[in-house]
Amino acid sequence: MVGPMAAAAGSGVASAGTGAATAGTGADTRPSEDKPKTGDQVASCDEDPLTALRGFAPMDEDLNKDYEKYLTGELGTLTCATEGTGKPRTITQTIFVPPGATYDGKGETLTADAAALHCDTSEGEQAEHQQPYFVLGKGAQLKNVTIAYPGCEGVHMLGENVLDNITWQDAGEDAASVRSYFPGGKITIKNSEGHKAADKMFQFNAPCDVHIESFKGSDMGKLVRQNGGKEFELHIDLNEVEVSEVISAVVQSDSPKCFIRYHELTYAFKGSGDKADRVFKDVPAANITEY
Ligand code: ADA
Ligand code: CA
Repeated sequence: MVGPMAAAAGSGVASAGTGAATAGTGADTRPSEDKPKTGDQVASCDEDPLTALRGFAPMDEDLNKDYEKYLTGELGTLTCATEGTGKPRTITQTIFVPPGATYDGKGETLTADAAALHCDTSEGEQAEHQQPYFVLGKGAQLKNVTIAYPGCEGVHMLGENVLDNITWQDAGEDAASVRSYFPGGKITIKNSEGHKAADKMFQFNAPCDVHIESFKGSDMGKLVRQNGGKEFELHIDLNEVEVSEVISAVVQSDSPKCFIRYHELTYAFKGSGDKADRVFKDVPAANITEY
């Protein structure tokens, strides 16, 4: 598995310059909401991934320590890339997408080497400290990628990220998440699908404004989980979302500051019985708006 990975990593790095250029001098035809905001840095793979990531270290002392542990203990060596190969390949390192850059997988299907990325392949795949397929720097975008089994830690999103046309065939510990020591901010997940998340599909541990649009999912504990027992502010917008075989909830939160807006949401739970109280589990009714 090392052969294809090495070749793929090489081509990714070589293309980093062109990837970064989309947001630089070349005409940027993306809709304004998808462009990095003014003032956001658009980095390239010229910068060492750890140096780039350390640029987003939190001020809070405890979070700062956890972030450093994450960078040096949990994540292994990172491959920086801004494009994929369009073909199936196995990865042996987490892919880092620099801040403000777009990684276009061109329709590729990625499979993690379970040993290399410390992925849990036992029932439910819930071990902590698995590595993600991707770490997205702040303002980075990810598109046209299928993530196969094992799902591992899916996609780690620092904040201000867009995920477009992503398929999670069999989510691992979770499909995508924002850690407590990440900056957070607006997160858009659109034109995507996710399946087989034994626990949760999307996990948010820091304040975010989450937009999930045109998403289809099946077989999951929860579509969205706000970190248990936490009270930070989280906004969730579900627009054209269809989920089936839901076990615990569509959204679950313990926060009085979790706010949900939804439009064209379709859901079906696993098993029989009235599950009406499980759609937005433990979210204050006053915080929920259909539009
Ligand atoms: C579990 C765990 C949390 C957090 C979360 C995650 O729910 O209990 O502390 O680590 O996973 O971010 O995936
Ligand atoms: Ca996780």
